[in-house]
This record gives sequence, C-alpha cells and structure tokens, in this order.
Amino acid sequence: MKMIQTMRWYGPDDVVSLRDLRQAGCEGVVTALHQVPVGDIWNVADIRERKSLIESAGMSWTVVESLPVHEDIKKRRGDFQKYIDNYKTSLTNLAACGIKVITYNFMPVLDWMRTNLSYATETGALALRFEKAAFLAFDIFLLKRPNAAADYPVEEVKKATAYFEALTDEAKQTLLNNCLQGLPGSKDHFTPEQVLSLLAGFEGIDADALREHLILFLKEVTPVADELDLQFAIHPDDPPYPILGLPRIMSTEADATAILTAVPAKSNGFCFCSGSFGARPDNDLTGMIQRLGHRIHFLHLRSTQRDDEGNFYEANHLEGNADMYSLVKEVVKLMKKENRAIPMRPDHGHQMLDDLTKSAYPGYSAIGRLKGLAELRGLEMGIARSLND
Ligand code: DNO
Repeated sequence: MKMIQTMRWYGPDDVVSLRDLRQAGCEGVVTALHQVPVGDIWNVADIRERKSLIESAGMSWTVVESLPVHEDIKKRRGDFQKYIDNYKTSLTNLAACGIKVITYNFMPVLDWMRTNLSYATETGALALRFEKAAFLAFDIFLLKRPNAAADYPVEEVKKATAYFEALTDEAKQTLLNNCLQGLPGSKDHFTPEQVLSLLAGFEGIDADALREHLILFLKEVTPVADELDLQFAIHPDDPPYPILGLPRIMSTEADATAILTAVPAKSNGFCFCSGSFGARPDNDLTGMIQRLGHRIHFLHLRSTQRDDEGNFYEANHLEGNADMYSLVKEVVKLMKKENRAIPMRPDHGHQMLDDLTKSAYPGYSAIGRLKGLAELRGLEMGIARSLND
C-alpha cells in the first residue's frame, strides 16, 4: 500500500495548473468548489464539471478540501438547520460523483493565521511564519479587539508594544493584510470591522459549547455519510491554541479523541496535519498516529520549526520539529495493517526559484510543494522497501 499522492488545486483561477500538478507526480487532486458561497448546495453538474477537468489532466479528484461549514452551524444560531440540510445534500451529490473523502474544519471565523507570508529562510526561499509579538501587535493595535491586551501576560504585551512601535507604516499595513488573509481559496481580505463583528458573533460560545455544536452537527451528517461510504476528515486548528478570544476544539490529541469518541460513526475521522498539530510541543505526533491511526482519513505532511517563545515557521518537509521519518514509518505500517491507501498531500511549500516572481496562494506555489512531494515520496519508498526486505 502506498500513500495516494496529491496536491491542492484552487481551481481554474489557480496560477498553478493541473498540468503542473501532474508533472510534479500527483495521482490525485485535492480541491473544492471555491466559487460556491459557504452554506450553499454543491450541485451535481458543477461537481461533474470540476471532476472531468481533473480527469482530463490525467488525475482524479481524490479529496474535497474543504466542504466548508457555515458559521451558523458553528454557532447553532440563525439558519443552522437549513445549512445542515444543505450540507447533507452536498454530501449526497459528491457521493453520486464518486468522491469519498471530505475535509472540513470547525474553526470559528478564520481558517489559518500567519503573521508573515514571505519569511526568508537561510536559503532565500520564502516560508510562512507565525510570530507571537507580531500577532499580539495585530490583535491589540491594528484590529483593536476590545480588551485584547487583557488576554495576554503583561510581559508579552510589552514586547508586542515595542514591536509595533518599531514598525513603519508600510510594515503595519503588511502585517494587517497578512493576518486578515485566513480565507482559503480567496484572495480577498477581511476588513478589521468585518472580523470584529464576526468575533462578536461568538460571544458566549466557549470551547465546550463549540464542541457540543460540532458533535450535534456530526450526529446529523454522519448517518448520511456512513450510508454513502464517505470519509470525513476534520482539520486541526492552525495554530493549535486559542486566538482572538475564540474557542478552539481541535488542537490536541485529547481534542481529537473527544470528537471521535463522541461520534463513533465509521465516517467520522480526521485529517492528520503534522504541521498544525506539530506547532505545539506537547502534541506527540508519532503517538497520535499509533493511537488514532484507524480514524485518519487524510494526511497533510509538513513540519514547523518552533522556538521557545511560541513563534514558528514552516520548515522544509524533512526538517523542523516533526520527525518526518518516524511519521511516514507509522503511516506505512498503518496502511499495511489496515490494507488501505491513505491520501496525502505535502502541505504548503516554500516559495522558491521561478515561483518568487509569481503570485500563488500563500503556501501553495508549485516548486516548493513539488520538492516536498518528491522528498516525501522518496522517504516513503525507502521505508516501505526496507520494512519489506
Ligand atoms: C491551509 C489548510 C487549511 C485547510 C482547512 C480545512 O493551508 O491546511 O486551510 O484546508 O482548514 O478545512
């Protein structure tokens, strides 16, 4: 059994083409109908059209990432029941087109958060980075979230203040833009006013309530997914701790276990993202595959380099804090034991070589991901062959 090698594609507007992905060695493509507003039904004609584009480029549509969950479902307010019904219809339509793995997340408001989208690594290739002082400066001084400073230790606020005061106006604008870009598949930025009003919508919803809302959602959609033989994959929080005063429920092994245990349906699984979970030193990545492997429906392989202050950047795929050798070895053993091939994508990649002049989605330029995929493919082959010898 081999991991199914895929890369993410943002659709016909992506500067990285399907031909590029094919030449990088992908068998499968991970994509979504990004043009459909969150909460609307994905109809069969649109799914078929996207699927045939991918197939005519010689690959298959292996994973949906993401079928996004409407904020009303996360809050369990407003039109949440209508959106859950729509979600079920989209699942039925995806299954009718033969698509089996569905990724989603349950992060309120923003998807991922980085403060620097072009951090120069020592080779000159650019990486995504999260710097705590910069993030606090954004939260307190640029977004101006009410009472934000009270959420952080005094020392950290002092550091963020000094950091902010040293920024030029241009650097402040860049920081603001970077932090407001957490919408995958969209180059649009939120405005600070929009973010503040979205944040206000989660007032009174703590982690226990958000978890309960997720469980109620899963209890409704997993019977449909089980029936259709679909595999759900919830993506972990990125970064994996509370930000902007929002509740977080998928940051640790304990979080994942709670969700998987509460809804034991066979379709209820998760996306093992070594980059997201790995940004926390207390997540035992290899142990998570050993203990929860049977519920892993999708793999995002990536490594972060952390420092003692809570900053991290996205390292080369085989470097950084994640022990990629040990992770891939566990995956190889898991797939052999369960006799199944798990889809994998090299998550993100450095912006390098010719891509330095192109404008792809942050983290999703072609060449850095091609390099990541090539390294991971070689690592897997070496491990698989040596285990079988
Ligand atoms: C970032 C991605 C996430 C992921 C979603 C899944 O690059 O890993 O945006 O796609 O959280 O719903």
